[in-house]
Amino acid sequence: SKSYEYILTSTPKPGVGQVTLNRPKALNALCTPLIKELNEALNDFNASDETSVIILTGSQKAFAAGADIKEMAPLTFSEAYTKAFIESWSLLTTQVKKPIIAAVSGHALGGGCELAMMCDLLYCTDTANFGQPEVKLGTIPGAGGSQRLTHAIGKSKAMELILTGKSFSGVEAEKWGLAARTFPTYDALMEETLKLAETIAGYSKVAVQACKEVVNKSQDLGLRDGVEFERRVFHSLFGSQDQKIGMKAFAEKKKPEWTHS
Ligand code: CO8
Repeated sequence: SKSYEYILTSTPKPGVGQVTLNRPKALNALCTPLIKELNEALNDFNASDETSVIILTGSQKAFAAGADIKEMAPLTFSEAYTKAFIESWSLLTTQVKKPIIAAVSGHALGGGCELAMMCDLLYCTDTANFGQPEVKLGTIPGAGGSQRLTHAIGKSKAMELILTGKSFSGVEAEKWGLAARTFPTYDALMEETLKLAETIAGYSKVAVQACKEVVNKSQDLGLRDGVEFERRVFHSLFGSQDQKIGMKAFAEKKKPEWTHS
């Protein structure tokens, strides 16, 4: 695989691509070149026929401690506005069609928390340290935090966290529904994340991509439109080979051999 300065890429199991944020001296602070590399790696995994699902992780100590405060400090309004600062971060949510699992250990603050929330699902350690501390820096979440956190845990809790900048733990993230699961150790987190990814990689890529698409639509559409959208996609999957293969295998009590078409 390519060599990057701020990230590592790997294929820990067949069908599973992994991006590991790797800027340990700055606790994986998300400087612009890091985001550029992340986007490139995600684009490559998204385009690869070998990849079904992507894991995004950091180190035991830090998923990411936020946008790079030292880089942002001198920015002016007109620079941020005309260069569309932070906009490139959204590639992850707009262009990557394969599921991205965030495996969060240690700090996930500010832009780090927002990056984790952009992923399709989140696993973490009990002691993971989430938060939107931007108010302490005289600013606000700028990469979707005010929207995604509120969708995930409700207005009152999100408001409290964003107005105080207070951190919350992995245990709380799981209790409030932001994280799907939490684990007592870093090793358990990484092991279970990989198992989850392997399970997903064992299914039809067509069905997996459609599952991601319909669930994410629920965040943008009202219930009625969302259910209609789902039904359209459901109908369209009768045009796939894998739907025939999956249902035939069930009836014959066999393991389906997916064609991913
Ligand atoms: N940016 C730049 N450098 C950072 C960042 C960061 N976000 N976080 C940590 N670092 C650096 C430190 O400066 C330090 O560098 P050095 O060794 O050169 O002094 C190194 O990483 C290690 O950090 P600490 O010594 O502070 O480590 P501790 O273990 O003592 O503390 C903390 C860890 C609690 C995570 C602490 O580093 C911290 O509070 N970091 C900042 C957290 C934060 O406020 N994050 C939010 C940033 S704002 C943001 O993300 C906006 C999001 C969207 C952008 C929208 C803009 C329009």
